[in-house]
Amino acid sequence: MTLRLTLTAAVVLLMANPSHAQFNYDEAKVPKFTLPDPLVTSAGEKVISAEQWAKQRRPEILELFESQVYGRSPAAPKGLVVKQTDIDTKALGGKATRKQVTVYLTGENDGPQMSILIYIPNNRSGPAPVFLGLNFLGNHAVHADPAIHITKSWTRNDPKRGYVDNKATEKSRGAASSRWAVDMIVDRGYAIATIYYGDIDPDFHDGFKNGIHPHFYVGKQTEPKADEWGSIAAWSWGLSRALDYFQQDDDIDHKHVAVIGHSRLGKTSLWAGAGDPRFAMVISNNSGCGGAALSRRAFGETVKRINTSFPHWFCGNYKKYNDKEDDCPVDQHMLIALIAPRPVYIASAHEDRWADPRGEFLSGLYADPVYRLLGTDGIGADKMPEIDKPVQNTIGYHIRTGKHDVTDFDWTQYLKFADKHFRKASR
Ligand code: GTR
Repeated sequence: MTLRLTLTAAVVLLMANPSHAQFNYDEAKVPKFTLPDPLVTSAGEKVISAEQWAKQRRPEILELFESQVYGRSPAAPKGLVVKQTDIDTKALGGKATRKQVTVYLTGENDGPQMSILIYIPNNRSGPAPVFLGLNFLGNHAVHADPAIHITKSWTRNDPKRGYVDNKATEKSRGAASSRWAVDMIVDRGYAIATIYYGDIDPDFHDGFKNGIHPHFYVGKQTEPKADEWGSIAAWSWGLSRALDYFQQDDDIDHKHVAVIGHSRLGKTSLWAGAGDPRFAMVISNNSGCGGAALSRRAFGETVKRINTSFPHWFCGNYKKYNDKEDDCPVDQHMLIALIAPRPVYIASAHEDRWADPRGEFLSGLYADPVYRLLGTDGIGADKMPEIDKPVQNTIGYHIRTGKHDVTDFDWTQYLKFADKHFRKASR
């Protein structure tokens, strides 16, 4: 009976996306592997102090992720150019201030730009801590508020939801609102800021001709080198530019920014938080392969599959590890370790087997020794918690009922996690 039910569930899940059916979903078929130890240097030396981690091992791991996985990104442009295009101090029925701010990504006011939508709670005693995340469908899709500017950037077509001729239309307002608990966040005293990821780099492979990349080519360069940024790194770089802006907005507490993302944008929030220590908290929602999930498990989506379906996401060098995960000098637990000792939350969904929930949990577990070396309580669990039973220490984790998505259950946990870590700070 139990077996029959399990098999039925597995078939239903695979039918949800038939192209995923040929991949491994059998725990017994996960290959045997040895993970690189985050606390042993490339020269084989054991890391025994926080200082040795900060000065030697962390930079070593960061450089490996830059050169082998996501690609190196350029430095921030000199002098941030921003333009506030909207302010309403009585937004969301009077409880929030809405701002829309254009950030010019090359520091020139005729260059590429991204628009940040921000809701700041009016009921607050000082600058507001903020959740910052990229969105998939345009800022206007996160809430039905008619004053949000409709993105003018390229979008994927989806006529049913109001995306036609690669442009967003009025019909698409609020199309993603179930994933953005804007009112709940504001009611709890947090600001929420979001940017359409397509403002930074449209999400299709065109050999890096559009988006931000060409603006940083040197000389006759026509595409990034094998160790230079792919799209995930570019999106992450855009998140850091939003943080640059927060540093000059007195309504935002830029020392308490939680960077959040779902799926490919969860991979992006992890890389943003790993590379930019100004992010005080990092949240990965169902980030899967190339995000929180351990690549060596090859459970669900694999390195080869992701590099084939999405050749623009990672750097050229990452393709060396197609079907050769063991050859990669890093695995994704080391990405989590790069965030230490800052709080990180990894969230999985039970039906999201493509993203390998167990592999996502194990990354947190295997990053735990680094978190402990740095004086925190780490993950505080030695096995995967039950469904819908979050564990929240300096590393947070949950696997919730349901599919690949961002739900109010997820946001409820993130708000609790932020209260725990941000409110205890002297604010
Ligand atoms: C899938 C991809 C995943 C995940 C997802 C998403 O097609 O295989 O890695 O990123 O897209 O971003 O929704």
